[in-house]
Amino acid sequence: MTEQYPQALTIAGSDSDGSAGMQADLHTFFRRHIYGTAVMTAAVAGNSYGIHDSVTLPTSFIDQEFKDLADDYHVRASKTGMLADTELIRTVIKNYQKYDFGPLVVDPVITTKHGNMLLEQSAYQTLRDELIPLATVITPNFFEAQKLAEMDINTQDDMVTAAQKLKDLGAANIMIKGSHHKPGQKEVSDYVLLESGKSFWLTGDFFDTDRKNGTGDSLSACIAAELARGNDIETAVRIAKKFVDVAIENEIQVGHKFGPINHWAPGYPDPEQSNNS
Ligand code: PXL
Repeated sequence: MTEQYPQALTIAGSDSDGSAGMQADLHTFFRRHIYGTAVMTAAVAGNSYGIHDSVTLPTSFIDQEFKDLADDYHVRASKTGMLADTELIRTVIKNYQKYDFGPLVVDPVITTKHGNMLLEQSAYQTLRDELIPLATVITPNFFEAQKLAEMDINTQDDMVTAAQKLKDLGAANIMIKGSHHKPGQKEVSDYVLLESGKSFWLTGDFFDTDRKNGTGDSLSACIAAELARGNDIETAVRIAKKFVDVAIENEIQVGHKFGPINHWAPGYPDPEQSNNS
């Protein structure tokens, strides 16, 4: 039989305006030449002005989504996005442990950039104690890292300490995304702590724009795509950082307020045309 084309899985919420959530993940998989599959956990109704409603899917339906993929597809890497509540987190964990969907990138989605809650507060502990230990890579932003590490992060030293705390919770590799909110800021530095103990900073230009929806989703999806391609974690996180940087810098106009990043943005690093080598 011919070898299966590389496939990745997003376990996430649908966002009707296509800028974030599962849609941003699928744009990313496509752009990285990886076949995208999707287990939908929840759905939000929204546009570039904000989110106006949300629902969660029945756990029996989520179980069936996982089963159907496991019965037929060969998913080489997965990522999680919006998991909404404790029941859904546990449903995802149960299924992830039941089947082989490859390494898991956990994007610990708590709120949107604009403050809409995507995870019930009562579920933080389940996320921290039950999902993080399964993570091959966890990609919290500044705010999520503070919540999960239970500390304030004011300096780069604090980011290092928070990453170690997340490692102590059981995540194998950690990428904490730096804060974007300091006046006059020219650069943003993310901190990466690998399973081996190696650590490094990934610094990019701070690009002041309101077209950034889906940045975190796309970063974690790109890491999953690169893992599905067979890249190691360090290569995957370096490519993902570049991928979202160029997607932010090459703006497109979609919607009237807070728009999406540009998944078509040209430039390094373009994926191989063929994934079969
Ligand atoms: O970007 C975080 C995010 C994740 N998942 C869904 C979202 C958003 C942000 O809007 O709508 C479904």
